[in-house]
Amino acid sequence: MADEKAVQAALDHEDVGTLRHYYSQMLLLRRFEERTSEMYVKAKIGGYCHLNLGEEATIVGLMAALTPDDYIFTNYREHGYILARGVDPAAIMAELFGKKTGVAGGRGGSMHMFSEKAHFMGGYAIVGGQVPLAVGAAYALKYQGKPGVVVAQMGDATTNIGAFYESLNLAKLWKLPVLFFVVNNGYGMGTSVENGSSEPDLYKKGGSFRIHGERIDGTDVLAVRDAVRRLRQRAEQEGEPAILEMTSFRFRGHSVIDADRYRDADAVRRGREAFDPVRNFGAILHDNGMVDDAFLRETAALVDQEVQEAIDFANGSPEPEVKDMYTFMYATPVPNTPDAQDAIRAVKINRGDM
Ligand SMILES: Cc1ncc(C[n+]2csc(CCOP(=O)(O)OP(=O)(O)O)c2C)c(N)n1
Ligand SMILES: [Mg+2]
Repeated sequence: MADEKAVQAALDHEDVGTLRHYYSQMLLLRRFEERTSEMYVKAKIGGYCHLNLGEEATIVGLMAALTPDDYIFTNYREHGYILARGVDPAAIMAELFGKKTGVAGGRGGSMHMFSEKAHFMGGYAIVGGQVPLAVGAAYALKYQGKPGVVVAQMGDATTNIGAFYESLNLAKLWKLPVLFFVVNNGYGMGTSVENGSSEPDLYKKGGSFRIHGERIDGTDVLAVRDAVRRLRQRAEQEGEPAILEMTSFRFRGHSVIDADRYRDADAVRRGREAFDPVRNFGAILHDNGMVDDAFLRETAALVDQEVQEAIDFANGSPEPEVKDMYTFMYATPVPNTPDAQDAIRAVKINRGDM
């Protein structure tokens, strides 16, 4: 851990209420994901499901630096991002449960959270799919003369995808207000950064596009916030895109059903001990007299209650209706074709309606 005096000096400039807020938010993300994992095992949640455990400081630090004008595009590991952007946890849990009251009407699920109001433009399941879209949105902001920047969040392995390089090229060429926010959790599924990328210093990958890059300790919420603030301002005012590489430790397997056998169990245990952003931040605040035991206890109880209420809301919410199955689709099948009738019948049988 960092030198005590340096930490104290840095904290002296901070507002205690704000620091406590960051801690509470990080704990909310932690508990939300832990309970999400539990709900998945209970088969309340279907499909793929990826958690942000270990990435709480990266996410809360990012959101602390953004303004309401900014837009966010993420990969499929995005529950924490939409939570920290201030969207109601109950509507997020309901989306995970596939319920009508979810943020995407139960149509998106874990990988496709969305909120127009929060400028949260979605989780994307295709690795790298969100990156050119984010650059397009940044172009739209510039073209329309609107304030704000666009964040293109992605994982380490995504920086090996072709679309990433095309995006870097246009972002710099057209001087777009976009931040390439790379969460380096060490792995793309079972492939380590060293085994997957010829340049393991990911922040350097913008070099041949003349894009500035920095590596930040993604387990330090204040370091993340300050770096994003600085680079978002440059992106907005000077049209200078940047790559921010955030280092973190992936607490579990790639997804909730990945047994994580390719990592040494002892090393994982040690990593979780050393790089727990929530516990470490709580300890720093406690050691510096900014929170006491009662605060930590009460915050944990409040967060637990909020997540439980989200689960209860999701449980009690209705399923989407069969009649709305084709709403929002570009092409609506003619309901009288045998295919459409079969699809509707299959959904009804699955639900026990038939
Ligand atoms: C185009 C494409 N190729 C492969 C996959 C399968 N896939 C899903 S996640 C993933 C790994 C991505 O790792 P990273 O970018 O590091 O993000 P992380 O999951 O660590 O957040 C892969 C290969 C996919 N969804 N899309
Ligand atoms: Mg990764």
